[in-house]
Amino acid sequence: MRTNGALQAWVEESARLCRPDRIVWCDGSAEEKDRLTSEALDSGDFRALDQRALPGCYLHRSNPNDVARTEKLTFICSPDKEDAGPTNNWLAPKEAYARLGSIFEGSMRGRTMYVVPFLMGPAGSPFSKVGVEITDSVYVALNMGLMTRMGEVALRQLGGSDDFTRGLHSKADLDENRRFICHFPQDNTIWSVGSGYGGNALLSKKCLALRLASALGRREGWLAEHMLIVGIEDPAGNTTYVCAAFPSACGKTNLAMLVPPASFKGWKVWTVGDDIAWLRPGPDGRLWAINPEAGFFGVAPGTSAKSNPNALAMLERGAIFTNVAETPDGRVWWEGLSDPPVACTDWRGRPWTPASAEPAAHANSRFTVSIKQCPSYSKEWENPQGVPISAIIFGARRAGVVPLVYESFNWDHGVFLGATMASETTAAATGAVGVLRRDPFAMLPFCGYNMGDYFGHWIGMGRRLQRPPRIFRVNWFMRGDDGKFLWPGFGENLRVLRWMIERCNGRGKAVETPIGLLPAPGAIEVGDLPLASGAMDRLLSIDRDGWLAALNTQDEFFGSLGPHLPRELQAEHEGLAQRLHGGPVRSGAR
Ligand code: GTP
Ligand code: SPV
Ligand code: MN
Repeated sequence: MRTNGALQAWVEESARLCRPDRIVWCDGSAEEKDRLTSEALDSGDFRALDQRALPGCYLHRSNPNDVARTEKLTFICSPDKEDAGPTNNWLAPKEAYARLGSIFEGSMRGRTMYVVPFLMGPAGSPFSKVGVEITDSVYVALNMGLMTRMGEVALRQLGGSDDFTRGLHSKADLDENRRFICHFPQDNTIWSVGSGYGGNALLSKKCLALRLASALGRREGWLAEHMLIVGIEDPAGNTTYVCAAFPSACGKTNLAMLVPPASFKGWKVWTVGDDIAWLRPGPDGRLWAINPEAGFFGVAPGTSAKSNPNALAMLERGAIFTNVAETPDGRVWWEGLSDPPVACTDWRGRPWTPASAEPAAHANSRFTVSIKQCPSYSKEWENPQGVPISAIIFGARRAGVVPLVYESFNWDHGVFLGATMASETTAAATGAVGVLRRDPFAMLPFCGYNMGDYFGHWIGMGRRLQRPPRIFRVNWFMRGDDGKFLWPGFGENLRVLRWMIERCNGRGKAVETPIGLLPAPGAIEVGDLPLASGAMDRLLSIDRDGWLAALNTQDEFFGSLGPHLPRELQAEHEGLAQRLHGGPVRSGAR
């Protein structure tokens, strides 16, 4: 198995630096999974849950200082600072290698070094990429086994090539002051040290499949996006594939495995991916998508039989839970799952009752599970060509201003809708929660190069598509005066998706407004939904003052990109300003 010279040399070099007691190459077999699981139980990385109720399910409690992505400690280490752009932290490559090198030095003494080869994308697909993660965390190795196609399959695809992403990871001492997640696009390399959590440590995910892949996609002519991929089948059996970008903890996993409301007889939803999409123009002029991942690392809180029954069904076996609460009978619990248990153990291992001041599960507690266990699993996930995309959705968490749904006038205006996204922050990253910030394309923390150049790449992509997807913006999170969500969300979001599909088929009715094409009155069928009075009007209204205020922060953000901002987006910005000030609504809309 260890025949690749370049890989062998890099593993030896990493071992000389980190000095592990032993090196284990992961092959991805079931026998190996059992062995690693025993190791994780022995080391305390895993706690066994009740194996009769939840076979193969384990609980991991991370260090309380290490529960989310740390954006402040994440760097793009391109040779030229300008290439990282104003939205990324930057460190000079030499300095980054030196600083992290001194932390990696001897960091694996007394530990095992796991060598984890993994394949991103279907085996044999020309779009797939190989990575190898070296890690001293058995928890990471086991998660990678669920999140990626791990082991032999990756080495087979790699063959004798030295074209693979090199990801070096060590928990080191989990000291926040010695925690860095560094990306070297020019070397196809990631160095991550001092964290054992999620996107900081599972290097296939945000580090490879978004940050490095976005930079690679720019060079090779494709897109790496923070998007779910879902197929929606109508009662006649036609399936429409859509991609949707939402910031972290803003609804991708839920939308990807939505269960149609009872009134949608004959409709089916097929899950291709819940977090990351790699998109390329196909020979037919359409945009095609693959999901490079093989599992979900989903947000636990809020997941219930009502909100996401498919997720609950797939979490009954073979799942890893991170930072959730444990009930006295060895099951899991989190806020929003069900009525609280009378007593349980919180995510830190402390006794908890409903009277406790803090939540039982961490707000960013997660589950890891294979995509194959999802009841709505799409067999197209295996398709080496991916699926053709008819619509792209940009969504964010906004208490106001952004209506429930609208469509862009055309591709460039759609790119503008992605570029001007702003969203209230969530617990998926450390820092304040609920603060509105610009998060273009839901890629603010994940774009591996200059954001202005990234916008330009999107504009250019449209020129290469003879049959581009339609582009929409949505907001499931608008609140009424009482602070409650105006839209029921979850399964009911299919009502909004249906209008989009009708638009794609040239049937859905829309009205032109200064911001874009809104559903015509009644075009979104609400049936007997228990909506607050006037809710639909509010959900589909144009908050002119809100938009005028948004123009100012757009100006500021676009200004920060300097000469990297594509002139097409500057023109879209000016066009929106004119229309809001009473200029004619644009002609030439489709
Ligand atoms: P990441 O894995 O961090 O990228 O998150 P995600 O975008 O996949 O978000 P996810 O689907 O896990 O949802 C995050 C939170 O938003 C959960 O607590 C959900 O219950 C909640 N949520 C998802 N969809 C909706 C919706 O349509 N309406 C409302 N009100 N909440 C939603
Ligand atoms: C996100 O934060 O967008 C996630 C979780 O999907 S993590 O793997 O931590 O990035
Ligand atoms: Mn995500």
